[in-house]
Amino acid sequence: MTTPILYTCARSRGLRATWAAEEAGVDIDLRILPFPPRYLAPEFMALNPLGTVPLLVDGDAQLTESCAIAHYLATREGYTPLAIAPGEPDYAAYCDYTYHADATITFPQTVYMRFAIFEKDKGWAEAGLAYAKWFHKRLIKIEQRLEGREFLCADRFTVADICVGYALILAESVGLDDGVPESLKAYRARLTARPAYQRAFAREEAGRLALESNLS
Ligand SMILES: N[C@@H](CCC(=O)N[C@@H](CS)C(=O)NCC(=O)O)C(=O)O
Repeated sequence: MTTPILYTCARSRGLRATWAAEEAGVDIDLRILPFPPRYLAPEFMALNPLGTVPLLVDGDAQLTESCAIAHYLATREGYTPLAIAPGEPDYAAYCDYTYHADATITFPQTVYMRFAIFEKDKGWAEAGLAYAKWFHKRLIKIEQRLEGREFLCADRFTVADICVGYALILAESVGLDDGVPESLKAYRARLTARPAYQRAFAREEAGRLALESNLS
């Protein structure tokens, strides 16, 4: 089998993919790019015309969705306990939370980041803050799901936890933690204590620091 190449930026949504690779024990060739690559690594546009990270290239396959990449890495050589197979209990919930993570939870976070952080001087900060409120309201589904559960699905850690967990990790790093319920902060602490998460984070940071020292 080929070694998948993961193009990403440290701490971006690509962390879902780096983390899944560590949990699944899949050897990846991790290539950390400066953010945003569309301006700082324009050659990347030839590989991914969207200009977004992550991008996973595995032989002829190319994936540009972080949650799909996490699921793909967990199932590339067949189903592993990191994913939930059709026919297993909680298969439907597994699909739902894995998609929910980016489409419903990270989406308002990124609008908040754009308007209230990156482009706040353009006069749209209020719109960004409205999306922050929307993000907090949308946490209700995860909050209720985790009442009496350690993980989202099938009483075990899966890719659904990686995908949703990343949104909570992002919330802390972009100043959205005030509206995150304590139960979800405790869930996030359980996830980030995992050795595979810590290895993934450290790998990305090492790539970022190497990049910075090459640029300076
Ligand atoms: N739905 C995609 C979104 C990818 C995406 O928008 N990534 C952001 C980083 S977290 C990005 O590349 N932004 C830079 C840009 O659009 O130029 C995913 O989950 O991977």
